[in-house]
Amino acid sequence: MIRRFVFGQPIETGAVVQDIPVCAGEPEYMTVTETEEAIILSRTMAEDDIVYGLGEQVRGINKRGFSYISNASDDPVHTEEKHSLYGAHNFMILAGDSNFGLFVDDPGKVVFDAGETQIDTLTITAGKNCVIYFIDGDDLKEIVHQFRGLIGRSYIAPKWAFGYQQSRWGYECEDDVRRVVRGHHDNGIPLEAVYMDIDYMEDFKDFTIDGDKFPDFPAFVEEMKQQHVHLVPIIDAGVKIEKDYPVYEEGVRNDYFCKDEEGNDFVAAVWPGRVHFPDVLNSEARKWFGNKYQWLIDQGIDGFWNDMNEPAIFYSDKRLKEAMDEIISMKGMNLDIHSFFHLKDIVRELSNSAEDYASFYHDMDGVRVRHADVHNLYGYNMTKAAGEAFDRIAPDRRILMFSRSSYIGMHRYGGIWTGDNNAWWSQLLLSIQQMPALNMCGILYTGSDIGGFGGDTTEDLLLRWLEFGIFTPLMRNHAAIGTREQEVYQFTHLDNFRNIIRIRYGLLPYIYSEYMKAALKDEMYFRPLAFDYPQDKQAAGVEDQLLVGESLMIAPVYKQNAKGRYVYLPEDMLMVRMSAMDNRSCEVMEKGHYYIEIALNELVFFVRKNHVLPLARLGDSVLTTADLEESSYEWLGYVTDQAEYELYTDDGISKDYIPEEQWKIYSFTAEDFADNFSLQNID
Ligand code: MIG
Repeated sequence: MIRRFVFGQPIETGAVVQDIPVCAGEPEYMTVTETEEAIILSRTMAEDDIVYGLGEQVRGINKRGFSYISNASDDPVHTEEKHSLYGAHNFMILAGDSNFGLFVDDPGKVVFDAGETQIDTLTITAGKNCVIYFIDGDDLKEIVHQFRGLIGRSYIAPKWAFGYQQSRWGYECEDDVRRVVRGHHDNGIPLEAVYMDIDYMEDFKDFTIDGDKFPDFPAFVEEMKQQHVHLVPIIDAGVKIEKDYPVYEEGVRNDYFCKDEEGNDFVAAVWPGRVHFPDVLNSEARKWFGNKYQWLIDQGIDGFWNDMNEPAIFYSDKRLKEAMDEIISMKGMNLDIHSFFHLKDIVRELSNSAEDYASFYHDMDGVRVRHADVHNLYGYNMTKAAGEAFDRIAPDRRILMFSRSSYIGMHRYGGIWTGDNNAWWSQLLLSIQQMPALNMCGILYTGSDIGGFGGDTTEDLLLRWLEFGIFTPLMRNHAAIGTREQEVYQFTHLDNFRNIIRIRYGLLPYIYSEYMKAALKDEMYFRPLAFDYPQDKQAAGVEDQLLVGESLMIAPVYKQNAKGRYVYLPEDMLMVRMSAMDNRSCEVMEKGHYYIEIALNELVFFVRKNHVLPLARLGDSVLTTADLEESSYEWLGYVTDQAEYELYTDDGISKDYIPEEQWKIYSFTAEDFADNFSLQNID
């Protein structure tokens, strides 16, 4: 049961798709205090209560003990003191003796103090105009299921986007891309897509291509397509101010840009230099900006990533001038230490400042709204612009889309990647912990920059990260300009990388099928253990293992130099150890705690009792999903009694998910798996 409470006059965010009647009275779960400025919800938490959710945030699966602030932020250092990352995902569950879910639909700043100020008190502070939903349920999965029904079906990526993908800020030109493709394919390493970061554009102008670097772009897209490799260009939020640049001229002429206090087009500076921001909260401007993607689609492009859409601001003209004036006024003065630190802060505080976000405006179809009040909707609506346009331009096929900034509601139009992490072991753990929280919020097509974006990766970190990354729907290696080159072929033990990436392709029938079921049935693809083993007190405390789909549990290695790790099995499971698709061993293990040795080049995962999974048979050379032979499967199973598996397959591109022949139920008995837990060749 979902209850809806309305405070003040909330802005329509489009987060939900169901019409829930307004509830009078008080939500029973929390005490509500209304002040001039805010709605404050609070309640005491029992010692064992767990807070799940909140999507893209730092810290563990259990969010207790810290404050999380929904305030989309371009921050490339995801350390545990940070209160905000790029997304705003205001859904959480309080799990304890009784469980409930809560969604705060407020596009401004929302604070979830999950026991930071007072260890046993949960306090949520939202703006005075907001809608709050409470969801009852005994079962955690059921609460999420209801919430997902409320917010609508998650975005579904084309199947090729479940292959292995390579990116780097700094691939400049055709030859750079060719080198990356060859580096993989010539070495027998699958590769499905190469990303085009800002370097492909002419002076960082959206919807342009630098003709010196890509002299015949459609021909180049075609050349890649021949090898089944997709090119995925980046689109940034800011539109460069430049005379005769059509996107700029059209935007100015039609009033499609955000306005400043005086009603002029708001000026900020990002990569292209001085820019205007398309007012994607305005339906006409959104349509206009979305239609621009067609220019690239017409040249053969079928995937995009939207960046800088918090929106990130390096500086605004106005504040830069103020800062300069202040700095100049300090010239020649004998600065004391405080003034010196202030001087340093003046420049640092120019970027992404609250003052700038409070100084420009949207025209929400006739209503002037201050950006700060709807800040968290910008990336969502930039992505919605593209998603709505794709439905017009290519209604029958899926186009890859994911964004950096997001709000719940955007999950219907695209996925996200988790932004600028670092090549640190702790960030691999963070990525593991973020996945189920994102899935709760409807964000299924997601993954982190494998290997780490900032900093120099190392061979062991990259390999361990890939061993987790083979389970994330978005499996992309990406790094910042200036860092060590981290395409897998840059490292000594190429075989290890080839084997691990090939295992991803072997698991694809399962990964894809489980993804599609999660999307189409409003379920979670990644789950904390407690969601499936609610009675198990030990499972509730596990912060570094996940259930993946219905059959698997993973326990990734995420520590430097670790030769293995402790694993908790909440029931008897089959441990599968692989160093390659054709090098595998299986062992039944009883419920309990273990230390399991896992060599650097090994993948270990666990099959749940009376569960199975399909594996693709890989030929010697599988370079992309187009090479996957899926007329029959090998099945891996741990069946003591009987098992059923619902397998979903389709052409990977069209949008009709219903046809019966795409859904097949397979039934198994214990005898089927008598031979080494594997069953060959049932069609
Ligand atoms: O200010 O386009 O998160 O993935 O490589 C940095 C360059 C801008 C941030 C993105 C990152 C991308 C980078 N961008």
